[in-house]
Parts: sequence; C-alpha cells; structure tokens
Amino acid sequence: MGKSAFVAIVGRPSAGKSTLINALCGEKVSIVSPVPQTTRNAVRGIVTRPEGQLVFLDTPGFHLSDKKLNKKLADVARAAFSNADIVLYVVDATRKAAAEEEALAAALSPVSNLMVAAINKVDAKEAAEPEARAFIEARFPTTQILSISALHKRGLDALLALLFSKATEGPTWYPEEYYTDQEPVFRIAEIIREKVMLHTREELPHAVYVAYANSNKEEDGSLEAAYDLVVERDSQKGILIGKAGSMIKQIREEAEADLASIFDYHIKLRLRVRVDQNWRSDEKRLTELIF
Ligand SMILES: Nc1nc2c(ncn2[C@@H]2O[C@H](COP(=O)(O)OP(=O)(O)OP(=O)(O)O)[C@@H](O)[C@H]2O)c(=O)[nH]1
Ligand SMILES: [Mg+2]
Repeated sequence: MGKSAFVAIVGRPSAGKSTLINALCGEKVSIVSPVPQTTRNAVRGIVTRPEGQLVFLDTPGFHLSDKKLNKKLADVARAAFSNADIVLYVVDATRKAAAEEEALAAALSPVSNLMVAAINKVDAKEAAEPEARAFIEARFPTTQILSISALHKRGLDALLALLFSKATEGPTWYPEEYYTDQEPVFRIAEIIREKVMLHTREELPHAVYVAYANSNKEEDGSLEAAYDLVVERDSQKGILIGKAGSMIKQIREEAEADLASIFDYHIKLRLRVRVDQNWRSDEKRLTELIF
C-alpha cells in the first residue's frame, strides 16, 4: 500500500487554483478564465505516482459577498477544506492581501495543522512574493510555504514532494490512469461555460449556467450533444447569441475544439439560449447547480 490523501485547493477567486490542478494532473480537469468565480463546483483531479495517490479538489474562490450564489460557492470551499486530509492554500502574489484574504485566513485557522501554502504567479512582474510570504508566516507560523507558477509549471515537483511527505499510508481510490472522476456530461457543460466566461463581459459570465438537453450517439461513434446556455433575463439572450449568431458560433467552435483534444470520440454540439428568470436567487436551482 502506498500513500494517499485528499488535498483541497483553496484560495481567493482568480488565485490560480484551477490552473494549478490542471498543471498537477497534466490534463484539463477544471476550467480556467481571468474572470473571478469561474469555478462553481468541487472538481476532482487525481495524481498517481510510485509514492501513491493524491486526490485534489479544486474549489470555488473564497469571496466575501451576501449574494446567494457567492454564499453557496463559499460553502462548497468550506466543505472541501473541512473534510480534506491536506489543505493547499494558494495565495496570489500579484494581489494585495485585503479583507477577503484576511477572512479566508481566519476561516482556515481550524485546519492550519493540515495546511501547506503555495505562493502562486511568482512569474508575473507585479508579483510581490515577500509580502505574500510575510502575510502567511504571520498567520500560520508553522505552515510550510513554497513559491510556484502554476501557469509556467514551476515549483510543482517540490510541491508534489511536500504533499506526498504529508500524506499517510492509505488506499488508492482510483485506477492509476484516472485523472478525474467527472462525468462527460458535466465536463462538456463546463468546457462550454469556460468559453462563455472568456467571451462575455461584466455581469454576464456570472449570469449564465449551462444545462444538458439531450444527446445522440451516431453510428460512426460520434456524439451529437445539445446544451442550453441559460441566462437570467430576456435582455441577456441577444448578447450571448451575438450579431447574426456570431457569439454563440464562436463559443460552440472553441468548445468543440477543446472537446476534440479531451475525448477520443468526436463531439458535435448544438447550443441554444434560454431564460431561467433570476436563477441566482432561486435556492432550488442553486442547490442543483452548486455542489
Ligand atoms: N502569471 C500567472 N498567471 C496565472 C498563474 N496561474 C493562474 N494564472 C492566471 O490567473 C487567472 C485565473 O486563473 P484560474 O486558474 O481560473 O484561477 P482560480 O483560482 O481557479 O479562479 P476561480 O475559479 O475564479 O476561483 C487566469 O487568467 C490564469 O491564466 C500563474 O502562475 N502566473
Ligand atoms: Mg477556478
């Protein structure tokens, strides 16, 4: 039996948590965009090495807000770090630690003995690594701190070595070729949502969710899958469709290109836009979507 551990990756929105889980797993496990609050679910990524297996949980960025959606996202992050064997705290070296970082650090204090800290984005010219280090050291004096660049895959071998050194003897939960346990229906919806996040502005990225409609397996083994881009208000439909359908076409084409590199069968998407009035205030809908 080798070592194993559940490792929750936590940090502020846009700290680079999803970029990091992808870099560690060597595959696109979780979607990435420059828009804060891209990740909405606890997404699992698996790393199996001769030493054992680490199961990473990517989590939504910890954001202070009274909005229903943000509270749910914070709940997902809290549940993940409360149940993990190891907590990987990602601090963005390019942003000053303000009230949000302070609140996250306070929330992490009960699990400080399980924590490893990674200062991310040290490649960026605006990175202030000593400040980030001082912030962590002041609040978590016994926590080991590494500097990394998730984007340029720097410092990741040292990080994995540190995480394996903290893991204990335990079972291997997944077959060694697994890098995620997500169902294809969810992964496809997420890839589509990533393109929405990348191409829309201001409030719209946050006002969209992607819902599976139906699919058809063709005789040649390919899949035709229909998904709905769901917005909050009628006035948002036009922006997502774009001039003569240009926006939705771009979203579809870019999503299909990504899917081609992930799945070993061809996936053709059919996208529609529909309205689910004020879904972000709908407790039932949020419970379905945020987990
Ligand atoms: N320069 C630099 N940029 C990075 C690095 N890691 C992530 N980024 C960028 O930071 C932005 C946010 O990255 P994500 O991985 O989506 O961040 P996240 O923490 O998952 O964000 P949420 O899911 O919104 O909480 C993207 O534009 C990334 O390309 C890094 O090491 N260096
Ligand atoms: Mg993310």
